[in-house]
Amino acid sequence: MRAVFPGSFDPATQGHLDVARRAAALFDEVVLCVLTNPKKTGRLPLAGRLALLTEMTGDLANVTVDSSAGRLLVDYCRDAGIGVIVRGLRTQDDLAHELPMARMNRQLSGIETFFIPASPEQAYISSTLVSAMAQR
Ligand code: COD
Repeated sequence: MRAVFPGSFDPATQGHLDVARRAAALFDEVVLCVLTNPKKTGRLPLAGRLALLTEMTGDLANVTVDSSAGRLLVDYCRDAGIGVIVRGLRTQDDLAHELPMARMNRQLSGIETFFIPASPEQAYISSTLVSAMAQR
Protein backbone atom coordinates (compact mmCIF):
# COMPACT_ATOMS: atom_id res chain seq x y z
CA MET A 1 0.00 0.00 0.00
CA ARG A 2 1.13 3.59 -0.72
CA ALA A 3 1.18 5.96 2.22
CA VAL A 4 1.62 9.70 2.52
CA PHE A 5 3.43 11.41 5.39
CA PRO A 6 2.30 15.03 5.07
CA GLY A 7 3.84 17.95 6.90
CA SER A 8 5.19 21.45 6.78
CA PHE A 9 8.76 20.09 7.14
CA ASP A 10 9.94 23.65 7.78
CA PRO A 11 12.61 22.42 8.21
CA ALA A 12 12.64 18.59 8.25
CA THR A 13 14.12 17.19 11.47
CA GLN A 14 15.49 13.92 12.84
CA GLY A 15 12.01 13.45 14.38
CA HIS A 16 10.42 13.54 10.93
CA LEU A 17 13.12 11.19 9.62
CA ASP A 18 12.45 8.69 12.41
CA VAL A 19 8.74 8.58 11.49
CA ALA A 20 9.56 8.31 7.76
CA ARG A 21 11.99 5.45 8.38
CA ARG A 22 9.51 3.52 10.51
CA ALA A 23 6.69 4.08 8.00
CA ALA A 24 8.96 2.92 5.17
CA ALA A 25 9.41 -0.38 6.99
CA LEU A 26 5.64 -0.90 7.09
CA PHE A 27 4.31 0.35 3.74
CA ASP A 28 5.28 -0.43 0.13
CA GLU A 29 5.91 3.25 -0.61
CA VAL A 30 5.87 6.38 1.49
CA VAL A 31 5.50 9.83 -0.09
CA LEU A 32 6.71 12.69 2.08
CA CYS A 33 4.45 15.50 0.93
CA VAL A 34 5.22 19.10 1.82
CA LEU A 35 1.86 20.83 2.16
CA THR A 36 2.19 24.55 1.71
CA ASN A 37 -0.21 27.28 2.59
CA PRO A 38 0.05 29.95 -0.15
CA LYS A 39 -0.87 32.59 2.46
CA LYS A 40 2.12 31.67 4.66
CA THR A 41 5.75 32.24 3.73
CA GLY A 42 7.25 29.86 6.31
CA ARG A 43 10.93 29.68 7.27
CA LEU A 44 12.41 27.78 4.31
CA PRO A 45 11.19 28.19 0.73
CA LEU A 46 9.48 25.12 -0.74
CA ALA A 47 12.53 24.21 -2.87
CA GLY A 48 14.74 24.20 0.24
CA ARG A 49 12.33 21.98 2.18
CA LEU A 50 12.16 19.50 -0.71
CA ALA A 51 15.96 19.46 -1.15
CA LEU A 52 16.56 18.81 2.57
CA LEU A 53 13.94 16.04 2.70
CA THR A 54 15.40 14.42 -0.42
CA GLU A 55 18.89 14.49 1.06
CA MET A 56 17.79 13.15 4.45
CA THR A 57 15.82 10.23 2.98
CA GLY A 58 18.33 9.31 0.27
CA ASP A 59 19.03 5.89 1.83
CA LEU A 60 15.33 4.94 1.96
CA ALA A 61 14.58 3.26 -1.38
CA ASN A 62 10.78 3.32 -1.04
CA VAL A 63 10.50 6.95 0.11
CA THR A 64 9.78 9.76 -2.35
CA VAL A 65 9.28 13.48 -1.88
CA ASP A 66 6.50 15.65 -3.29
CA SER A 67 4.54 18.81 -2.55
CA SER A 68 0.98 20.02 -2.79
CA ALA A 69 -0.71 23.36 -2.31
CA GLY A 70 -4.22 24.69 -2.33
CA ARG A 71 -6.17 21.46 -2.09
CA LEU A 72 -7.32 19.01 0.52
CA LEU A 73 -4.93 16.26 1.52
CA VAL A 74 -7.55 13.61 0.72
CA ASP A 75 -7.84 14.96 -2.85
CA TYR A 76 -4.07 14.67 -3.20
CA CYS A 77 -4.31 11.07 -1.88
CA ARG A 78 -7.07 10.15 -4.32
CA ASP A 79 -5.16 11.53 -7.31
CA ALA A 80 -1.92 9.79 -6.22
CA GLY A 81 -3.52 6.42 -5.43
CA ILE A 82 -2.62 6.71 -1.76
CA GLY A 83 -4.59 4.72 0.80
CA VAL A 84 -3.25 5.82 4.18
CA ILE A 85 -2.04 8.98 5.90
CA VAL A 86 0.88 8.69 8.35
CA ARG A 87 1.31 11.15 11.21
CA GLY A 88 3.71 11.30 14.12
CA LEU A 89 2.49 11.78 17.68
CA ARG A 90 4.69 13.49 20.27
CA THR A 91 2.23 14.61 22.91
CA GLN A 92 -1.39 14.56 24.05
CA ASP A 93 -1.70 17.94 22.33
CA ASP A 94 -0.64 16.35 19.02
CA LEU A 95 -3.32 13.67 19.49
CA ALA A 96 -6.01 16.24 20.30
CA HIS A 97 -5.05 18.16 17.15
CA GLU A 98 -4.84 15.07 14.95
CA LEU A 99 -7.98 13.15 15.93
CA PRO A 100 -10.54 15.53 14.38
CA MET A 101 -8.47 15.68 11.17
CA ALA A 102 -8.20 11.90 11.04
CA ARG A 103 -11.95 11.52 11.54
CA MET A 104 -12.74 14.20 8.95
CA ASN A 105 -10.37 12.68 6.40
CA ARG A 106 -11.93 9.23 6.89
CA GLN A 107 -15.41 10.70 6.65
CA LEU A 108 -14.52 12.53 3.43
CA SER A 109 -12.67 9.73 1.69
CA GLY A 110 -12.47 6.48 3.69
CA ILE A 111 -8.71 7.05 4.02
CA GLU A 112 -7.40 5.97 7.42
CA THR A 113 -4.71 7.74 9.44
CA PHE A 114 -1.87 5.66 10.89
CA PHE A 115 -0.25 7.21 13.97
CA ILE A 116 3.39 6.53 14.83
CA PRO A 117 4.38 7.48 18.37
CA ALA A 118 7.56 9.57 18.52
CA SER A 119 10.62 7.71 19.74
CA PRO A 120 11.40 8.98 23.26
CA GLU A 121 14.80 10.30 22.18
CA GLN A 122 13.24 12.28 19.28
CA ALA A 123 10.00 13.42 20.92
CA TYR A 124 11.28 16.84 22.03
CA ILE A 125 12.53 17.75 18.53
CA SER A 126 10.47 20.23 16.53
CA SER A 127 11.07 22.34 13.43
CA THR A 128 10.74 25.44 15.60
CA LEU A 129 13.53 24.31 17.97
CA VAL A 130 15.83 23.22 15.16
CA SER A 131 15.30 26.51 13.39
CA ALA A 132 16.03 28.49 16.56
CA MET A 133 19.27 26.51 17.15
CA ALA A 134 20.35 27.08 13.54
CA GLN A 135 20.08 30.85 14.03
CA ARG A 136 22.31 30.97 17.15
N1 COD B 1 8.82 12.97 16.37
C1 COD B 1 7.76 12.36 15.75
N2 COD B 1 6.91 13.00 14.91
C2 COD B 1 7.13 14.30 14.68
C3 COD B 1 8.21 15.00 15.27
C4 COD B 1 9.07 14.28 16.17
N3 COD B 1 10.09 14.87 16.80
N4 COD B 1 8.17 16.28 14.85
C5 COD B 1 7.09 16.38 14.04
N5 COD B 1 6.47 15.19 13.94
C6 COD B 1 5.28 14.85 13.18
C7 COD B 1 4.10 15.77 13.50
O1 COD B 1 3.40 15.33 14.64
C8 COD B 1 3.29 15.62 12.23
O2 COD B 1 2.54 14.42 12.27
C9 COD B 1 4.35 15.48 11.15
O3 COD B 1 5.55 15.07 11.82
C10 COD B 1 4.61 16.76 10.37
O4 COD B 1 4.93 17.79 11.28
P1 COD B 1 5.09 19.30 10.76
O5 COD B 1 5.21 20.15 11.97
O6 COD B 1 6.17 19.36 9.75
O7 COD B 1 3.76 19.61 9.96
P2 COD B 1 2.33 19.96 10.54
O8 COD B 1 2.00 19.04 11.68
O9 COD B 1 2.28 21.42 10.79
O10 COD B 1 1.35 19.57 9.33
C11 COD B 1 0.95 20.53 8.38
C12 COD B 1 -0.23 19.96 7.57
C13 COD B 1 -0.63 21.01 6.57
C14 COD B 1 0.20 18.69 6.87
C15 COD B 1 -1.39 19.62 8.54
O11 COD B 1 -1.78 20.77 9.23
C16 COD B 1 -2.58 19.01 7.82
O12 COD B 1 -2.61 17.82 7.53
N6 COD B 1 -3.61 19.81 7.60
C17 COD B 1 -4.85 19.35 7.06
C18 COD B 1 -4.88 19.42 5.58
C19 COD B 1 -6.28 19.07 5.11
O13 COD B 1 -6.45 18.51 4.05
N7 COD B 1 -7.29 19.38 5.90
C20 COD B 1 -8.65 19.05 5.56
C21 COD B 1 -9.24 17.95 6.37
S1 COD B 1 -9.34 18.26 8.08
